Amino acid sequence: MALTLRGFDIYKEFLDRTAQEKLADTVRDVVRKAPLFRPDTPYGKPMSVRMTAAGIYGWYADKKGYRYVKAHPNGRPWPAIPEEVLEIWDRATGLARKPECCLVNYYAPDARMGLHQDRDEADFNWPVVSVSLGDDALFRIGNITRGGKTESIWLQSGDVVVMGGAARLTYHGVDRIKPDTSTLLPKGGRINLTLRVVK
Ligand SMILES: O=C(O)CCC(=O)C(=O)O
Ligand SMILES: [Mn+2]
Repeated sequence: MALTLRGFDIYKEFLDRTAQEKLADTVRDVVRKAPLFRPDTPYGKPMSVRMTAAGIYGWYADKKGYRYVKAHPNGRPWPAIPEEVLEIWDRATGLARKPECCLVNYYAPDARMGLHQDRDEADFNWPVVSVSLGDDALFRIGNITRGGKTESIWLQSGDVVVMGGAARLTYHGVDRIKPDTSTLLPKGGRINLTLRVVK
């Protein structure tokens, strides 16, 4: 059962430990094919998370702005979204439409992600699904417009968040991760997978 916070459906322990271990291996495989990089931002400061992607599109940021691109900065197409990741999307949304991007965010102990909307996609009727692996993260949820009160929840390894419906454009971010709270990733840190329909 999901708990709902400001319209986000939060499924605690959506993936059991075995599924998390398998998924972590799968993500390592994606990262081998498409190495993590640190995007720049239009406002001139590089992001603190490192990222890569799988799918037809990868989300990309640099001085020119935020957008989806069909190739990794190394020029190669992104690897396909692994079947096991598509199964999580199916199970969490029940939608026949498949996501076209699986963003992979890696949070080292000092990484964070400021409050933002996911709004680079063409159709906000499709939900966004986010999967947590590794160390705990303090996830903050705001409002559909910038500002106002916010609420936070700790996300743990194996948790899944569905951001959809009226909450599809709700501001959200990660204040911090808590190092050494999970034994899943040998080098620590946190992986977040964000699945989105792009076009
Ligand atoms: O790391 C998370 O839990 C959220 C990531 C996120 O919001 C994003 O990549 O757009
Ligand atoms: Mn987001």
